[in-house]
Amino acid sequence: MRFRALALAALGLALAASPSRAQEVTLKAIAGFAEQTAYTKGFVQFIERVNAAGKGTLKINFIGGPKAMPPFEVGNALKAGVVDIASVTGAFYTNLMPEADAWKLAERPIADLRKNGAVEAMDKIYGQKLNAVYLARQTRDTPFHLYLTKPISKPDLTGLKLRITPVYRDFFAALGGTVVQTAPGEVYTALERGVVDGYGWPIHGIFDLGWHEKTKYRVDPGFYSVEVSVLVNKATWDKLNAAQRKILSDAGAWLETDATDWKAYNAQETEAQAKAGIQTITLQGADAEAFRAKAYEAGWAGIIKQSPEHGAKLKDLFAKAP
Ligand code: 173
Repeated sequence: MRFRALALAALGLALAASPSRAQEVTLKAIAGFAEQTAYTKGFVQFIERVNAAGKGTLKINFIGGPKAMPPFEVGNALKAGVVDIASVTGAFYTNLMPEADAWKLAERPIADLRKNGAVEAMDKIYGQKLNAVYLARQTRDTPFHLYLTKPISKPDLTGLKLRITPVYRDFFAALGGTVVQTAPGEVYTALERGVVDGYGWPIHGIFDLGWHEKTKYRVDPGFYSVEVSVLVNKATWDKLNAAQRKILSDAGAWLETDATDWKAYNAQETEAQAKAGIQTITLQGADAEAFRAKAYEAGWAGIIKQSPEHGAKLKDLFAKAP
């Protein structure tokens, strides 16, 4: 009797440890951006794809965006396994992994970063610092911009208070700006109350949270490369069987390459900004060059300072080939 109970217990353990024979696995998903943004809409489509392909074996349960969890908490939740999968940008979890902010400095397309070992190098750091696996990069061909309520005429932000995340911190500070970090959900109120004179944000998406109402100017050129990616908790990933992993990888590959036409979306949004009365301040010639050069110089200096261990190597892999 005793032996039989032990044998049954062992069988139970074996079943629990073997996902290939286990029942459907359900993963908890969270998004770092609001549900009306293109990032989270794309992520929801990714989830639908996984759920269609995973019928009976793998299911993703979407919990929500910043209303369900503050964006700067997503990294902690993913690391701890409180959530299994997340759509999020590196700037939201630099407390755990400062290197993640280096994605913004990539001057090569994601396909090249996969080929030249950059993604592999980052994935290793994800494993060590975030207990996560890097699945897919959602965004391409998208710069960040500086948006303002007061005009500037040269690359000098002295006297201006600017809403930032780690993406823009070193750059705007290097141009003399005073920086204030907020989650996206606080930008509208900060503008409305005059707490800030502007903010950093991608070329698209300012209508999603109503900021166009409070924005007078966009500064051109843009800078950097917007990164939003899908990450999976490493323990969760390790527990999945090959078929379940393939479902995630396939949907991830689709998200990375085909899900959204970012160039078309960005062109639409640029036009919509002009229609909404947002004026473009275009820095010219040497000013434009100085603006962009300062962005990359300050950005890399910041990464290398925060990660002496990996910063320089990441620069070799991410920066434009000489
Ligand atoms: O909140 C931000 O401005 C930010 O860091 C970001 C990053 C990627 C996409 C959109 C915003």
